[in-house]
Amino acid sequence: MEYRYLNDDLTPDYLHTLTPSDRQALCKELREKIISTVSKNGGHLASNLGAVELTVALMSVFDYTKDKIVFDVGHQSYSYKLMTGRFSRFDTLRQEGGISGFPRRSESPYDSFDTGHSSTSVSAALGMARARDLSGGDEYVIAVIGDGAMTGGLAYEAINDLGHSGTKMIVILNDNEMSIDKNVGGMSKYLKNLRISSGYISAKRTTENFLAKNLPIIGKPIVKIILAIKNFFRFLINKQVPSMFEDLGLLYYGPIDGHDTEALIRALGAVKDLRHPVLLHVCTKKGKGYSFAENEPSSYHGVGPFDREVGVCKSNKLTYTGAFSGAMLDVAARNKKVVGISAAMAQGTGMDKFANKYPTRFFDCGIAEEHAVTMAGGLAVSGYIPVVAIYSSFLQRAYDEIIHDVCFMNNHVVFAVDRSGFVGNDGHTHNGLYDITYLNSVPNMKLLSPRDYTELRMCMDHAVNECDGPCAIRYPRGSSPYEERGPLYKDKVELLRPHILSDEGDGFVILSCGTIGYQCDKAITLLKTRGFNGKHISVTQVNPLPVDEILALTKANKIYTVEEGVVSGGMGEMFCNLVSSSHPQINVKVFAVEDPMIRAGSVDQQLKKAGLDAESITSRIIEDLKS
Ligand SMILES: Cc1ncc(C[n+]2csc(CCOP(=O)(O)OP(=O)(O)O)c2C)c(N)n1
Repeated sequence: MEYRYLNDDLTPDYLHTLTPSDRQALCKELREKIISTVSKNGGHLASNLGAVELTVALMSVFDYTKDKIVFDVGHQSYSYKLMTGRFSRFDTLRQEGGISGFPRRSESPYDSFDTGHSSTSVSAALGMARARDLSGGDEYVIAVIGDGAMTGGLAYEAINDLGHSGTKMIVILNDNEMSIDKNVGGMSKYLKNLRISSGYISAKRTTENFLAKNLPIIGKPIVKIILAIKNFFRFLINKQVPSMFEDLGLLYYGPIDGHDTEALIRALGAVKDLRHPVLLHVCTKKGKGYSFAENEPSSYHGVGPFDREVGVCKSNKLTYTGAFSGAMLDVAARNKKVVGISAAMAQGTGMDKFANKYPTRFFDCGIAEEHAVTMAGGLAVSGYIPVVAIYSSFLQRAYDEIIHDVCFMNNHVVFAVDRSGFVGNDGHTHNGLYDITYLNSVPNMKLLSPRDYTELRMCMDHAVNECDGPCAIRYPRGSSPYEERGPLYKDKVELLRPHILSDEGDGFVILSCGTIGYQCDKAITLLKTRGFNGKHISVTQVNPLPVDEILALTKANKIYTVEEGVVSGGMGEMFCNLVSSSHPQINVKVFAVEDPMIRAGSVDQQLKKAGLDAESITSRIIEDLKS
């Protein structure tokens, strides 16, 4: 396609002077560029397609060089990137050294805040609005948040504060009725009621006319009058109680068709100079403009490369998530006390199969990791065995709840920590590099790091049926590099012991946990060809670490620990601490992730950058042994 509007030099002045038909053509180009790039590189397709007109409207009203737009999660920011100087580099989206799939301040001066995790936008934007007020600035501050992100507690904390602050700021609620899966919870029902209330739209128009006539400067007393008028109309027409947002101190405005660019521009123009916090409710369709994505928005939320004529083909290849999904069904069939919990990621974590089979035993809390963990604590003290499946990077958010509501009480909660280690193209915000550190340091927590599907299934069985306190199982994204095999160990006691996986001699030991063991086995073979003979010992149980049993397997005084996690507080550091006083003759070198900010790329590229692929491990060991 020939792009007539999109280029790297779209200034705010240019964007402000476009005509409605120009804007329509621009939206078409944006959709085309997004579909063609994501079909080649993978990415967040459906959310971006749904936000095209909204972003064009924002760029038509605000000055992106001065005003601050904070995109919640940031997975819908592709149109914004394309209009703020990144069009010609957009083909590198999510590739090593390329354009990030999320806003990044290091990438562009026009990305106001780094995002990737949900529900942060209103807090961050309120910080910016308060800073503006303190320094006497006049820029506009806008948070764009989805109805899914609105299920996260942080968003409520921020809205509560924003309403009370009375600060001039706009929250755009991009409501497509979807999180990744169908949105859940009372807020979602509440928004639906607001949407379908056609009488309310008439009242809204009245307000729109009122605002249009009385702009640009409307102060607090006038806002009170506006609210009174709106509530009066709404009461006459609908007999509804005022909107929850208004009760919290925001001026609610909407709902507006989020694919009608001109209506959006009118609405933004009407509210932008109110000296008051405003919530603009915008309704969009996830996947808009690409029929496959419109029909199946969940499947097109985040996708790998695909053929745009055919759509995404689902792979039947087993993954760690799939192995967990099967193991969950297995433990649930044998024990009726097992319940499942997800934080808006039933499909992503493989909990969906359990949810379909045992709907009354499954709880999707929305994007609410903290609540999910504390609720698990409540279920556990009441005699149930909750399995909480959350990605490693998102579980970070529930750290206090893990400590305070689960581990201090030694509650029997099983944590299925998916996406541990490098995740690839989503980049550093989504890498699961901290889980060993944050789970190791908590009292009573048992931490398991299975290497392959068989071990993962055994770990689930152990965690549910043999533990009586908290147990976390960490496993990576994608498919196992190991072949499927039958049970390697005769019982779970054996599973939890360290194992010699490759044995080429006693010159040195590589000690690893989890899937990174695959790289270590390859390194042992490579090292042998270079004349260095050692063995590889793998541990499944990272905490408590079976140090004496590890040392009983070797006489070597040179031990290299290898893990896919940060150095500080990791397995290697823990091993070092435990052996340094009792075995001073042993020299330990820790190979872990020294730079947790390693950006997007394939997992192989990320491992290489971290020095944790087989070749890098090999050369690091040779260098050390020679020195
Ligand atoms: C703390 C956290 N938990 C989970 C996720 C995974 N996640 C990414 S986008 C998303 C759904 C967001 O829904 P919504 O805000 O409505 O945006 P939409 O994709 O529908 O446009 C989820 C659950 C995340 N990014 N952050």
